[in-house]
Amino acid sequence: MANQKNIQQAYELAKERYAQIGVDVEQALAQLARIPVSLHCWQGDDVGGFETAGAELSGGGIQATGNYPGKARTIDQLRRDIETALSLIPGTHRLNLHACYLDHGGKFVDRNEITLDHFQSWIDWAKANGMGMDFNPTYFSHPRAADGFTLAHPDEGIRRFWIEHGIACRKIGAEMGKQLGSTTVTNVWVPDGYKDSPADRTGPRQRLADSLDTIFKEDLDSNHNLDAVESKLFGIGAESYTVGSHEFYLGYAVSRKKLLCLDAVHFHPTEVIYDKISAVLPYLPGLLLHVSRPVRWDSDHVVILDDQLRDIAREIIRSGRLADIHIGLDFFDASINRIAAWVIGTRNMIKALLIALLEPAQTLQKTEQEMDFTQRLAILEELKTLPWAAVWDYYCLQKNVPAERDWFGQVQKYEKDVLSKRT
Ligand code: RNT
Ligand code: ZN
Repeated sequence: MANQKNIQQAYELAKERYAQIGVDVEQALAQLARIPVSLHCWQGDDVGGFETAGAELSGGGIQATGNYPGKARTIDQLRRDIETALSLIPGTHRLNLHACYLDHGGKFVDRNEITLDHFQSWIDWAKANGMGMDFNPTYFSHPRAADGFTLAHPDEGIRRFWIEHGIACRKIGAEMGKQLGSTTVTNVWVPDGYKDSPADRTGPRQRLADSLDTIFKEDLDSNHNLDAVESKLFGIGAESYTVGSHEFYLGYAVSRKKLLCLDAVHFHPTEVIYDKISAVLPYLPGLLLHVSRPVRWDSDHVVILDDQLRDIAREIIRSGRLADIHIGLDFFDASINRIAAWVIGTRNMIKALLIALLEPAQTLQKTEQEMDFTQRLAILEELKTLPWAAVWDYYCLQKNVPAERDWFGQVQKYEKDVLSKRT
């Protein structure tokens, strides 16, 4: 068990150390507490959802691998799992829900017919937990997505079906935002693409743009709902051509004033999203980030505290547009305890934000403007070993969640008492 007295002492020393380089730790912690991270519901059940009992995701280029026991199979189980994860994560955060996680009370409703009613219990639950919500139409795991095409499908009937789904989701998103008093970001990602070389690269993109324009036709109050669009490089079964590529959505988001969603694993393996933030933000009303980890490819591993995560957090903080950057997580690992996956990934995101907030931003910028790259490098390297971990542990105590690795014992207990009893 963490020794609270030691944590307090280490914090006081760390505070002094940071003050020496001109960083106000208390101010950093106050700012950190105001940055929500949107927890993706789909880590809890391997992107299954609750449309039909025991549904497994297939197609769409999303694949959770592993069969660690105890995945959530009902809405109540998933909620309890998320509550458990949240009790181990400092701060107040958000829930990011996919439309296929609807609460239809045992009566199947198709995607184009969903209404607020099917999400009211989620909104009530979020309200009770003091959380805002974000939302996603689900354009995969459905017979009408089986061709690998949805909003860009050549068949008008299929396209229409998915347009109706998109329209329904936006309305639900706006209602979530209104009821919770916190803007919902509703993010569109479609899997549309070809396995092999297409004969026509233009037509599907025109159809996708038209479908999106139809979905976004109605003006909704931007205090309630903001629309985001998410690009992708490729998917399994869509290796040769993705309709909604990065360039497609960058152009679309800029011209339609939509949020662009940058998913960390949707680029070439050495291409990084942290450099894109400052490049695209001046032209956009905002960004949605899907923080994830690519291991050799679009693998959606649990985010770890690696250089890429630290750089993403740095750029969020340095952007000066914190309010316009919505931080969401997007990973799914079915080979480890799913609650631990949420806790590790989310705590890492928050740690990275803390490390970024503890940078002596003005000093660093000054050295850079004076072309003193030697000093810039010296400072950046020194920062790596400054006692941010002491500040982190203190922050956990301040927010009444376990410091150090104490959360792990609670996950083990939950696994023993709850998860291991699920069949
Ligand atoms: C898929 C996208 C998308 C999904 C979720 C489940 O490649 O990253 O964001 O992961 O919608
Ligand atoms: Zn994503």
